[in-house]
Amino acid sequence: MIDEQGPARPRAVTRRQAVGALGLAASAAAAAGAATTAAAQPTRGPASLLYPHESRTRATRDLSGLWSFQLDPKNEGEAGRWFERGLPAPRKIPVPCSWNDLFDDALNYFGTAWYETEFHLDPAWRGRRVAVRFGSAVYHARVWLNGVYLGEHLGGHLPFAFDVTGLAHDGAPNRLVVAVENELRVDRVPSSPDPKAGHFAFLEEPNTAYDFFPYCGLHRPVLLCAAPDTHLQDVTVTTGLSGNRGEVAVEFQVSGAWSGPATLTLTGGPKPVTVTAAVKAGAGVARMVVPDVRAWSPDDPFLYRLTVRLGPEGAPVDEYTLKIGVRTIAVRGSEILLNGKPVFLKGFGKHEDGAIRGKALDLPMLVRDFELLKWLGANSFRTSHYPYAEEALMLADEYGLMVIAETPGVSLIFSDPPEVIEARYKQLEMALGELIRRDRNHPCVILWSLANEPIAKPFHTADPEPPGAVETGRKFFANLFARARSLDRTRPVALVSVQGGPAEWVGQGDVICQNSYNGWYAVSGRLGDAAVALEQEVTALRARHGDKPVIYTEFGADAVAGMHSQPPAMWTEDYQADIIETYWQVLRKHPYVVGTHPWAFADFRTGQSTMRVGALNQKGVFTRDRRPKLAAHRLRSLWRST
Ligand code: BDP
Repeated sequence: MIDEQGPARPRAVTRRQAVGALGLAASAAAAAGAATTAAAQPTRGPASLLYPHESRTRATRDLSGLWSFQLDPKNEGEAGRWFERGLPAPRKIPVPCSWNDLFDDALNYFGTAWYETEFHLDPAWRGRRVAVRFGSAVYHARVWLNGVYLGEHLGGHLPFAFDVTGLAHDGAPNRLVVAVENELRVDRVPSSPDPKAGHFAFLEEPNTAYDFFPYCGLHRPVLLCAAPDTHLQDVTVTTGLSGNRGEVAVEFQVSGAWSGPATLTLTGGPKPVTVTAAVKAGAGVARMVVPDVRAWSPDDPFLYRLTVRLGPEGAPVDEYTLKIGVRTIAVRGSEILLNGKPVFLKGFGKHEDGAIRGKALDLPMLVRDFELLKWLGANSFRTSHYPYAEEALMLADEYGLMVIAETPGVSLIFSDPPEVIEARYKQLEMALGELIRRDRNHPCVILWSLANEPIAKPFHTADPEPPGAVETGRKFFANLFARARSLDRTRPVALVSVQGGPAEWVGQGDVICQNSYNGWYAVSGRLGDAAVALEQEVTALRARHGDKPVIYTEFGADAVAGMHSQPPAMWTEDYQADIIETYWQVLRKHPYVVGTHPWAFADFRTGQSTMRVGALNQKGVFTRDRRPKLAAHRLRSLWRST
């Protein structure tokens, strides 16, 4: 089992591991019992996971569009060599998109589906290193190019890439085939109940232990990326402030153990800042000082452009530019300090969710959501309950929204069998590493959330928790916290608990994040009693966790848009607005509460059950198509007046 000293202990990530998904993903696949492929071992190496911004030396081509698609309910595709011969009876599917809401026969299909497309290489890319990069495939992806197996990736929401240099034909069509499988399994994160084992099920159809609909498919763009043979593989930026001076430290890695000169430039401020660094055996470090810095904050989300150039200006070996914000984040006593000043988080837990496209990237909706957050006077959100698209983080940097970035660690139940917990741990540790590596350069990310609502035993049973369940969870999270802190020393880490959660788990966090449903799942329908219960709860949190800051990461009530009553009754807009205001009034009296995030920003698709009207969670303060409910107006007046 998980042993703090044993083999599952967090390992230091080596540089090689830090830049490639393939080796890590393959071992996670084995750990979580993914179907191993008959197509033998992966033939291609992993490619850099740096977001492929274009530059003088780099180009990107988006393969989004209509692909061929076929469900494979009998798992015939691999034996039938569909990756080589093509799909026998395809229909068209847009990429990116979830498959579930497009085709009636695919709504509740959670097996393997095949995707296929063709592309030509740009002749201008001759001699360059070419990679194919997937933003997210839910859940287990296996990839072939021209019939050759490239490798696999386990876990949705995070990017993976394969180097296809030399394998992609120049001057002839290339066939890219992906098999995506999304079995709802107990040993994955998020986990689904095993019906045979009588596990807790939250929703009936489909059978999941969480309420968001388990949409599947290629959810984010698939990109072809061209870079020079010698190229930057990874860049890590950390920033500091000292008076009105900014400090920017940059660590970077270059392929092929390259050595030579690098130049780093920071532009956007009144004067560019330039430093040089000597790269030795593929590793470089630089420090930059920014006089009269404009620190990043929600009030002034100022971004600089950092360019790392290898080789001379006139003939760069490679050049990469990313936007960065100079800011600090820290926890001191009961406060969260951004740039040394206390912040109070106003915002929401959200979902990536929309009609028809499901969980696929939707840029118009993303922009609209951030506009609505600003309209409300919000300054933050949580990427509940999985990593969101990279574009969401880039946009949050621009809008000045502070982000609690969450792993897919949902529905972790510690009364489950040890081998199941072990498999989930491995998958979660992998996802955490990939998440931190992907998002650590974003100023908007101020807190890592390791999990949402882990529990020692299922909610529905009155039985006591099995002996050892809390201790197993304690070790599980001790390892995960250590892992997060070793990968990022600059940000606080927390886990999100439900109605208190075992103190041994939650207390390991730098911040106490609490989900709480007084007035809805507890003391249902009794607003006055809910306020009393909340007051007791928040006071008890203080007693239990000393002076750590507390964020209320979820509270609220379902409201069917258009339903009203006086006195306010459950399911009406009036009741929802009153519950949210009650939480606000009670929590604001406690200075150690440094944030309130009502659940949720917008209604979202769930499975079907007696708990969810119209297969929607209607705790949104906006409807699924972003019409404000009464609670949105109430929050706007509360938030804009503080
Ligand atoms: C919380 C979960 C969230 C659910 C919410 C609810 O964290 O994912 O959607 O309950 O039931 O416990 O509305």
